[in-house]
Amino acid sequence: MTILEKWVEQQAELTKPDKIHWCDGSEEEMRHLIEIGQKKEKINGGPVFFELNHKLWPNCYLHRSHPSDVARTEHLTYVCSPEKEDAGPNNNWMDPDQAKEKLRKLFNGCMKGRTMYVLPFIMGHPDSPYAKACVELTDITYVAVSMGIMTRMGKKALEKIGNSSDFGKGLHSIGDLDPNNRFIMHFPQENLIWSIGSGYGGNALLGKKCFSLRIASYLGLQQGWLAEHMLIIGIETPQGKIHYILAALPSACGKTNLAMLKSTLPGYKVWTLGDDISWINIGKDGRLYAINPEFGFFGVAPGTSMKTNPIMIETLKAGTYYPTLFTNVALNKDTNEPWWEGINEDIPKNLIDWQGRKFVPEQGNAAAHPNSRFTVSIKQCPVLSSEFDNPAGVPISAIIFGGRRTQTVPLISESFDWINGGFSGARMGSETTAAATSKVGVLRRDPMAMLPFCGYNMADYFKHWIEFGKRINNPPKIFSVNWFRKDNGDFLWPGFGENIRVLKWIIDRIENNIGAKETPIGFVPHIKDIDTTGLDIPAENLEKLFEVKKDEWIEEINDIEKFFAQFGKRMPQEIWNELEKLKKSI
Ligand code: SAT
Ligand code: MN
Repeated sequence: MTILEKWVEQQAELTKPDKIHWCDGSEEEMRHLIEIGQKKEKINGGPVFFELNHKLWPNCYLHRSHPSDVARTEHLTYVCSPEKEDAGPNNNWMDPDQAKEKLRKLFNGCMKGRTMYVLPFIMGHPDSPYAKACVELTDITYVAVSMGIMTRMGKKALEKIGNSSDFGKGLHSIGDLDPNNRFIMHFPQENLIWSIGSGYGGNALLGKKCFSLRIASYLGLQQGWLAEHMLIIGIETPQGKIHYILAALPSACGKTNLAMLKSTLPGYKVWTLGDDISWINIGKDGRLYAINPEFGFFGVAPGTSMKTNPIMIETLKAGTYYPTLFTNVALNKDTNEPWWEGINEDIPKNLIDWQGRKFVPEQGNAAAHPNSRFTVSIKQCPVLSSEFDNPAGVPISAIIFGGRRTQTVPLISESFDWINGGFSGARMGSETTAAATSKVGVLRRDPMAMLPFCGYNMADYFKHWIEFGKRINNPPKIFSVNWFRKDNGDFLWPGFGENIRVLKWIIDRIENNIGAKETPIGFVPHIKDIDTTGLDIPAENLEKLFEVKKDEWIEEINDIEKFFAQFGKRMPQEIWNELEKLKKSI
């Protein structure tokens, strides 16, 4: 018996499933699992999957989750390192033994009458030296199918694991779906995740945020690499050169749209490699190389349309052998098509809301849940980069940090160097939107968009970032973007496909084609260097987009200082030095 088989057996002794099914990720298996979800398995009294109109939406299925189980639950998510200090103020913490004792009671017999699906998968290309093998155990087809879409699942993972103990372990059960019995526990030192009581994406698809960010960030700390909440794109210039760029943006800042941006500038084209996570290593040549460990997109449906993200709509309808899942969207009863707010202007006459009830617009609720999602294979993306399967990853020319800020932060600025760039990531903030909380427009610091996803003390993460930079030859330039600056209530920048003009400035800086204007927070563009051909933006608005206002930045610095202070003595001196420098020059 291998170490893996032994581990599976032990988990089965605890959870007591009727059956154990080892998944191979094949087409037949996906079909089979969907059929079980349609006909046998139930969630909240209904089937796990509903078939959608396959003429218009090939191989697409609808899933309705339990109404109390529609988003990640950060307050029930824990990092269980032996020392509380090592989890940091950025994580909930529980002593590992105590956490296991608590959850063992919930896991005990929780799979009675159910099937345990054993999901062996690899995060990254099987031939990549950076890839990691994992196994998740789950008791619901929705998770098994979703993981089949989101990861490279099957035999290769088992081969990679062999008889070693070097693999990520995830035990998941939907439990009784009672929020009081819901926990997502990480044991970074054991490469282990225990998740119970939720079937939702980030809580249940353990390859995603749980493994590829929280556990992987800890592995990166040990092994000298970075697991980041960043998209990866290649930008092709009219000369045919492709620059690879990473970008970290908190949710609701258009990360998925940027990952498949449709350029409005002739000759420029964006190639997609990933929309959420990247693992960054230093290659033999001393440069940074990034891989997307995932194999699919788990994106927010509302707001996705032919206008905002035509390439995603094409991706969703591409119809390969991988199924595409829609979770908690609405349903057009007449056509059996999925529907969500923002997909088009008209509300279908016979619309069923995300909970399966007749939709009554007058009641003022959304038909699709604001956090309704699609799960789709990256292989269906028509602009997938030919380098996606390159085991070595792609060489990185620039890193972008961003956020939603109605004032203070310029459309684009360039950091002075790696540490100054790390500081710009560490002080990142974004204003909340209606989709995320009840309060709109509240500024939240979210360093590198990693605050909920760093599996250890964020102060140590900043230190790791700085040390990592010292090992890179010719580190990539680091930029900050803000598409959302306003003046008198109006957005100053059109955004979406026009953001290519900002990316073009970045490339011109990388290629040393142009100069820039120095400010206390970094370099900003000379107006003449932003290509606004065909845009109708008054020159004074362009000036306003790049303004660094003293009074706004004094307030900003105070807020940053307060945020950093919570990390106490563990905060690296280099970051404090950057803050001091900024203070002086402001
Ligand atoms: O649920 S996920 O973490 O996969 C997506 C998200 O909430 O950002
Ligand atoms: Mn994300």
